[in-house]
Formats: sequence, structure tokens, C-alpha cells
Amino acid sequence: METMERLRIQLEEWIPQVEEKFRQMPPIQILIALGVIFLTYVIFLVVFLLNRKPPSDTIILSGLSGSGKTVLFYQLRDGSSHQGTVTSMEPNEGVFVLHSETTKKGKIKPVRIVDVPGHSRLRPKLDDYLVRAAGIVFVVDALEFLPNCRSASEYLYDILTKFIVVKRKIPVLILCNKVDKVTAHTKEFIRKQLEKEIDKLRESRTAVSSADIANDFTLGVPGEAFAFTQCDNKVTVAEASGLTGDISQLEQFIMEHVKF
Ligand SMILES: Nc1nc2c(ncn2[C@@H]2O[C@H](COP(=O)(O)OP(=O)(O)O)[C@@H](O)[C@H]2O)c(=O)[nH]1
Ligand SMILES: [Mg+2]
Repeated sequence: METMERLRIQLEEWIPQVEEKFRQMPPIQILIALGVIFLTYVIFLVVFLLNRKPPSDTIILSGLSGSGKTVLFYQLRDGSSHQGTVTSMEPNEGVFVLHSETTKKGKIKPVRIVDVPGHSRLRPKLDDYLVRAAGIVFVVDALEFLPNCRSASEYLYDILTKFIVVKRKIPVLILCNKVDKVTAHTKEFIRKQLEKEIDKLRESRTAVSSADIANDFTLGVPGEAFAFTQCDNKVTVAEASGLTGDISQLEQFIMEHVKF
């Protein structure tokens, strides 16, 4: 009790002294001090806002129409393939716990999966999702691969040269789908063909005046044959069959890259 009393007396002595100090200080100094404090606060706020990254919790299913994206989407969500004949015109989007994870014990978290229709008119929709993308799955039809090789390569090329993909180093999984059929091409074959085709595209696109096709980046190493290993972001190849539910490599890619 005594110490409290002493403290009170001390304070009563000090307060007028501090007030006196302030009064002696020219007002401009006080203003400058307040200004400095305010500016520091603003700088911290700006740095904080600029550094804030959107969460990267989305996996994008991309690829040409007919490659099997929608079947894969339902397979991931429900563990079955909801076969339908409707051509998707809107991105199919869902936040869910992967079907394969629901049987596991412990913490299970939902992921956001977006199935972006392959129709070229709808491809710009892809950009809306890229800011939050933890990974891009590029689905390839391993059965009807050769007739589609050129257009698949063009689509893949466009993805790999997108500014945000390169800058954020978004990992890409080339998923060779429909391997339930014996006539399906192997993932090694598909990888090599895509690399060859992209190599050709790279030459023709750099030859075209840059104003014509606006790819943000050029791919690979000049003077060397193109290989996916030259990309800054990780590009891997895997196999799946959406129809039979053989999608473990896809699930592994998702669990590896989604940040919760
Ligand atoms: N054999 C086989 N057919 C598949 C597989 N996945 C999809 N399909 C068929 O391929 C067609 C296109 O599938 P869909 O998911 O609609 O492709 P999307 O256009 O990429 O969404 C459908 O007729 C599917 O039944 C697969 O793993 N194996
Ligand atoms: Mg579809």
C-alpha cells in the first residue's frame, strides 16, 4: 500500500514536469514526431498488404474437350464417374474432401478442384483461377492422342508460357488418361511427342511478330531441343483412368501441392 502511495506522489511530481517539457517544445517538433509515427504506420500497412498472398488451395483440371476432366472431377469427389453426355460450358467447381481421404483418420481438409472446359472460347476462365492455383493438371486423352497432339500441345504451350504460371512456378501434372484401354499410348511416348510438338511451336511462335500472339514467356533453352525439364516450374507426367477410378497418381499430386 505504501509503495502505491509513493508511486502516486512521484507521478504527481512528474506529470507537471512532462507537461512543461511539451509546452517548451516548439509545436513543429511535435508535428514532425507525429508525422513520422504516422508514416511508419502507413509503410508497414502497405508492405503488409503487398505481401499478402492469396491462399493456394486450388487444383485446376485443364485439357482438351473429351480428355476426361469431368469424369476425373466426379471420381475425385465421389469415387464414381457420373457419366453424362452433356458438354460442360461452365467451369465445374467444388470444395470437398477427396473421396480417397474420407476413409482416413486424423485431420482431413477440403481442397478446391476446378474443371475448366477445354473449349477454346472458355479458356480465358482459366486465368481467374490461376492466382489461387496450387497445381495444374493437364489431362491428355491417351487413346486418341495422335490426332489431338497438335492442339493439346498448343494448349499446354499457352499454359506453360503464362506469366502467372511462370512467376508463381505452379507445378503442372500431365495426366495421360484412359489407360484402362490396351491401345492407350504410354506416358513416355506422350511426353516425347508433346516435347517435340512444343519444340516446333516454339520456333513458329517466336518467328511470328510478338504483337500477334501474346505469350508472356518463351520456353526452354534457345538452341536446344525442348524438354519439360527446362521449365522453371515442375512438370511431371503420370497416368490415370478416370473411368475405372485408377487415379492414385492424381490424388498424390493434389495432396502434395495443396497448401492448407
Ligand atoms: N476408356 C475411358 N474412357 C474415358 C475415361 N475417362 C473419360 N472417358 C470418356 O471420355 C469421354 C469424355 O469424358 P469427359 O469427362 O466428359 O471429358 P471432358 O470433356 O474433358 O470433361 C466420355 O465419353 C468418357 O466416358 C477413361 O479413363 N477411360
Ligand atoms: Mg467436361
